[in-house]
Amino acid sequence: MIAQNSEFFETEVLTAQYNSDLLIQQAIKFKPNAVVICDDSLYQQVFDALDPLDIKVYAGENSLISVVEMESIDMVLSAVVGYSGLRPTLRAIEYGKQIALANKETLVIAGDLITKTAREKGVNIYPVDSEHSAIFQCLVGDFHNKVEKIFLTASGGPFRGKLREELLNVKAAQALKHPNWDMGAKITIDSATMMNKGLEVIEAKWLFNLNLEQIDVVVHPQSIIHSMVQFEDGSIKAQMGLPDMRLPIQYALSYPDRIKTDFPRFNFMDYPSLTFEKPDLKTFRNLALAYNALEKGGNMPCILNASNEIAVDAFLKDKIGFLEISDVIEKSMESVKFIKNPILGDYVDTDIETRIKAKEIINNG
Ligand code: MN3
Repeated sequence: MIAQNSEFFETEVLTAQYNSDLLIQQAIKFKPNAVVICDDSLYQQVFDALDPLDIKVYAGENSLISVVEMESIDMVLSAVVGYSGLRPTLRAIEYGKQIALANKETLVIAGDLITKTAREKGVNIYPVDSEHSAIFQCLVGDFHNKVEKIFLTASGGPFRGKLREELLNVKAAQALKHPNWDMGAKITIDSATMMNKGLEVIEAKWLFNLNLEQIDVVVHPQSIIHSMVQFEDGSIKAQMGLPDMRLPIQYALSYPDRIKTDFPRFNFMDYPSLTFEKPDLKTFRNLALAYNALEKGGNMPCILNASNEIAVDAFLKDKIGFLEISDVIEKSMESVKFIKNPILGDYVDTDIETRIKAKEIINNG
């Protein structure tokens, strides 16, 4: 996307977790000032490839936290997966950088701290998550009007309509097949369990300053309506189109402008019916657990997130079954110490404590 719009964007820093080949390839193309490879062991390979091009190379998670301080950066696209996104995103906000946020876990874990710091620093957080981008697009022109409620749409994932007993023996490979979106392993499993929607409910609470009662989830298997806002006069605005992550990413970077694209256009005749269902909270307990965590507040969403990361990892390694993911999260939420008004250090401790607890729960079956 940046490739097609070099007149609008200039890349200062590119980062990658392990994918050093892609990082090198993109760095050669976009000529950033610096790159960060989070996995230290890949430093030499990246350095050898990019040093002749006068591109600075840093390694390690801590470099990720310090590069966001660079003065030449206006905006940070935070797309690290999971808990690791929290500290670099918070640091970028502290340094007054505008944020395009793809890492929903950051707001799930520490939404109060992140939004409070952003307000203090005059930083805007632009959603990249497609549902939240949709809500944001619906709000443009209506920021002064009160939101009655929002509807987050959910595809329902690959197991929509299944009963609990049918999911007992599901393996990672089956859960990794998502009907509409092509995503990484963690988020694809989160979609299959509907934890992804649960995390998005919490994300929406913080992005749009809503109460729990104002956030509804609607299953919409075609993924054409990306989410909706209902105003106090009863009017509902929806944002729709073919599912394509490039659009919300671009909008977060180009807002308030829209940039012309050649992405495939939606054809109504290909979708003669758009359908809607109530989510099945009995089968997909993770969504109910996320609502519970949001209601409880404090460090509970942090516990939810950390135990989910451990449980998903264990499921991907065939150590636990699909339905047990919810058991691990529920037990973790019951046993890790609850903190009503956490500060940053409490989130860090809660994350560590929860991971240990969740692993114990898994190992003790
Ligand atoms: Mn989403």
